Amino acid sequence: MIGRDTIAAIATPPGIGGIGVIRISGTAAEGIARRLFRAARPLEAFLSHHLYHGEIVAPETGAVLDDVLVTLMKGPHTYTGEDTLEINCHGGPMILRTVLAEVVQAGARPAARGEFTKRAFLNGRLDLSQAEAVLDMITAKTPEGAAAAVNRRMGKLSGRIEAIRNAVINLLAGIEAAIDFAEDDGVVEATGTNLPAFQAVIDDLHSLAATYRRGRLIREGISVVIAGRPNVGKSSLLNRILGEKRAIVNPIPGTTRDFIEETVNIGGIPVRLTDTAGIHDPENSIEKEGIDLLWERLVTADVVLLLLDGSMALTPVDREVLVQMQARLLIPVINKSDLPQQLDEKMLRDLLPEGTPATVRISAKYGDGIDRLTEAIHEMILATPAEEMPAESIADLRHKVALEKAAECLGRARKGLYDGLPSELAALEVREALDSLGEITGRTTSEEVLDRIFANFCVGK
Ligand SMILES: Nc1nc2c(ncn2[C@@H]2O[C@H](COP(=O)(O)OP(=O)(O)O)[C@@H](O)[C@H]2O)c(=O)[nH]1
Ligand SMILES: [Mg+2]
Repeated sequence: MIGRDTIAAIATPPGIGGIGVIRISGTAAEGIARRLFRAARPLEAFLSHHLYHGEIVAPETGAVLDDVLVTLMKGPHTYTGEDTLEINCHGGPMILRTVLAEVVQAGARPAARGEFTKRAFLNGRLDLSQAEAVLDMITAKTPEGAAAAVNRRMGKLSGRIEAIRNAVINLLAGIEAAIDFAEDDGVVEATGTNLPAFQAVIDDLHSLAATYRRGRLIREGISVVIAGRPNVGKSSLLNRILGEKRAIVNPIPGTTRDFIEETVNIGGIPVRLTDTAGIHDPENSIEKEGIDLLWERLVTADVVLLLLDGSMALTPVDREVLVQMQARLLIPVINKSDLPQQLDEKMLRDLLPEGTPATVRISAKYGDGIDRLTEAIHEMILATPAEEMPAESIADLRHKVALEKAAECLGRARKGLYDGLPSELAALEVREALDSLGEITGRTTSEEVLDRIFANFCVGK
């Protein structure tokens, strides 16, 4: 696109790596390549999308800064839609910074966060939901999260939105035709036939909005905290779920002092699993502080695994913990199922609030019941048993709000038509629904929202 300046950034992460890539986008890209790059073999002109070997040379001093591979890609068939230069340097922070400084000297300016992707959006290479998916791909925490983001990036969601948008445009055309008809003939109601079509679109919007819950969980994950008295097997359980020895397991109560946090993939959802110090009556101020911190964790957890030792009867501390836990989403877990059982499960159930999910019996030491436990976590998070994720899904609250708003507008339009209100009012509502859908793909998104979205990206993306 004409009129935009040329931007440059290091596109690879900070630190030492095999290679580091500097990316340049804008009209000055080719000029910068000509100025800084000395090809290993004589080169008349850059062929677009070809890789060339050579050196980056500082024009003022003639010093060779790095031995590189460069690619010049002429717009519009590039990520940003603009002429793009990529310099593959050696992945050292000093080399990259020095080369970037020369690139800036030669006519580029340092890019802002997400500016490459923003240009891709502004130049029509991606719609807004696809641009957002790029960030989701980079930050995905599970293979399922990455796959959902790739689907959105490939335009699956955009296609679905576009189809809904077309259906809404048809509804609007129907209303407008009826308005013209009424003006010509003085007949008022001619739109009643459209009502089922309204409902079909509204249902479609709701079903897409309903993918948000799972989509968001897959993208952002949840936190699960393992809590219970000292020595019930919390650290053993963390290790068992992780499949590695992460936390120290010891028969001496109070071995775990700090929070130990690890992420595991449970049915595609990244779960931050926290092992905690045991809950007990504090004997000094340090212990009290520790217990206070623990309760803070429990309050913010999405799910608490309340671990009990099945080889012992419920203790007063267990009971106290149970009472304090009442408001939490908790799964009662009875550990040490391999030992003779002493815990009275009926008494335990009586202490738990109604609606608490079934108690899961496990042996953290030998691995029994762990699959059932991870299933219980999965079910609890989703509130429904795991279902297949449709290819078109949303994971962004912004998208959910826009879909619901569109559905509400259509609902009001439908009701207005049904009640015999003037068709012009329904037409207004339907137009608003279109605007709302346009916010997802970026047709009608404000500059402010755009800035906020791209500010979440890293520099160089
Ligand atoms: N028999 C048996 N012992 C267990 C089981 N889980 C943990 N233990 C033992 O209980 C003790 C305390 O375990 P640990 O994980 O450190 O408990 P924490 O204090 O709750 O973190 C250790 O000696 C473990 O080997 C289990 O399922 N069966
Ligand atoms: Mg422990």
